Amino acid sequence: MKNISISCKYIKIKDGFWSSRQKINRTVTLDAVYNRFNDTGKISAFQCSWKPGDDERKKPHLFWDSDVAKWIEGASYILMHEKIPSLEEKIDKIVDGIDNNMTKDGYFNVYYNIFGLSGRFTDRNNHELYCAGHHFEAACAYYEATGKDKYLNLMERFADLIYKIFVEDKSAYFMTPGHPEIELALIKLYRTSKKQKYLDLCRFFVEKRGQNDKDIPLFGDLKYAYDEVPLKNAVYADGHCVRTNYLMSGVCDLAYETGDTELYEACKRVLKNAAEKRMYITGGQGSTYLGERYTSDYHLPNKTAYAETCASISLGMYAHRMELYEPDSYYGDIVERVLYNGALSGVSLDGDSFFYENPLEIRNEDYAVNYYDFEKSRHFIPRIRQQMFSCSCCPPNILRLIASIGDYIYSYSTQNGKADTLFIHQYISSSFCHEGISANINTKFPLDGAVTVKASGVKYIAVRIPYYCKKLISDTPYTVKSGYAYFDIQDIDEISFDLNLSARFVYSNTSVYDNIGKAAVMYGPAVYCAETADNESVENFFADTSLGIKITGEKFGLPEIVLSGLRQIISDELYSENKPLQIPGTLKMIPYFAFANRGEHEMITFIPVKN
Ligand code: FUB
Ligand code: ZN
Repeated sequence: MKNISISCKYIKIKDGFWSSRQKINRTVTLDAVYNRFNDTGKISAFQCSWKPGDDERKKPHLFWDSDVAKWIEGASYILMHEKIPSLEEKIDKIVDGIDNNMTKDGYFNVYYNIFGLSGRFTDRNNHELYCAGHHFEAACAYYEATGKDKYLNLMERFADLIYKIFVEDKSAYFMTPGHPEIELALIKLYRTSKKQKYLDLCRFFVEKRGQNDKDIPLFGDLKYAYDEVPLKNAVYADGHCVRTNYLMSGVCDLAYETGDTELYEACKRVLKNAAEKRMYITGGQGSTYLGERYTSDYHLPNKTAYAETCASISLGMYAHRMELYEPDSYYGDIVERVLYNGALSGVSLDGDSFFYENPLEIRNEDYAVNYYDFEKSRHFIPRIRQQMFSCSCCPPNILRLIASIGDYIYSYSTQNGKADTLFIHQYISSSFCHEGISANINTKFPLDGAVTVKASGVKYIAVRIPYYCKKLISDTPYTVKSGYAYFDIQDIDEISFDLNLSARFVYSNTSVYDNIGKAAVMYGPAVYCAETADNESVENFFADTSLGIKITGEKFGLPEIVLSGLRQIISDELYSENKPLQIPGTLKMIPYFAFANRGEHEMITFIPVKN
């Protein structure tokens, strides 16, 4: 049963957790990303005037278009709620740069426009279609936000050219993108412009993938770009995580638009493998920096977790599309895991600095000089968030995610052309009034599980029962289907319920070797970690699970947690036949997304337990 999504444009985030994150996003992150892009030449690059002899540090890179387009997209979601003329001016100037430099036949890419158009569409791994896709997304969002159609018109010209080159002339040196993303962007362009051609182009890229002789495997590896099998036969979450997740998001969108159940079933299988075998507890993905990729089932090392912020975000995008196709709490649970953990950890609490990689453990010894040469030390990320990276895909991605968080909350189904059931996928204090439906969610979630929903214009409200909610408590009767509690609101207009949040230990499969004999701690959707900022040491504590988990206050918008157990007296003997001395002790824990905000510290997510 397909659902209709309600765009963040119509949704007001009212108060609480996400409202304060949006405020920081708007007042700090938006400018922080722009200013650093400006300082590093990414903004002026759109005037296409860089030439040899100019500042080498500002020499345009293959996928700068995508970074800036993502920033424009994020800015546009902010503009949907607030008129900011100075922001529009910045965007309009970038769009003018595109307009002035777009070729007559409709091509634009900062790198190729500067360094030679003869090279265009000759190298599959050079990100042109990825960059185009991000421009399409940004142009749609900017048009939706402001009604200005210049950028959108330019991008339609570009999409028409891509259609001609790939579908009609077949003159490109490759058939499908090395870095997917354009697929989901074409669906957005199709929905915004209503032009069938863009849906057809998306279908072309999806259907040709893994089924043509033209695409050479990237880095000699069919898995890397997810070329191994035709997508309708896909089973495993393989290859470069971000590429695969974006691709499967586009495949799901295509299935949604065309009703292609074979493709939808493939999306289901791949997501199941990703979420049940190849995902960190934080929703992070990518077990190695080598190829930023999925590796094998249960291979989830903590210290060297790649878990790129973009990988989490793209997993959330993928799962959200699945819940629109077929509401099942399984998908919203994944979205929620990503939102409160592996994606949110990508930005500092003050909104000014970013993690590209999000490990689950940080140990000082790994940073000690002499142990690792430079190459090896690259396994270990900087211990605090950075203001910018040379590869800066993650900062604007988290900007656009937080600005568009409203997209993930609601959808509705219809019966005989009329709105029937309003779905609540995420518990975020918000309201909207659109298409004859109005709704209002009041909650302090994730701090507290009490939720009140008011709605009109529908007969039923279906609310996701998260996997950690053993019983959804409500005075109003409800029925359960696919993990959603359905409330009949034909005679009432408000429901209240409690998700019964609790702190709990979570254990890994023993094939995740790093986690043997350990447990993670979660409260609602939030994973916790322990840092030396709060604890003298995080290396010699064994939690006693029988003593439970104590909530001692509130920190970073969630409960502060203390574990009780045993602290081993640290000795300097390397080996000893003496049984270690252990005394009662405690360990303070904070939400994982807030780690590394108080300087460089050791951090652990999985805690040794004494059962
Ligand atoms: O290749 C472009 C982006 O840079 C990818 O999406 C990220 O994973 C990073 O490699
Ligand atoms: Zn990234």
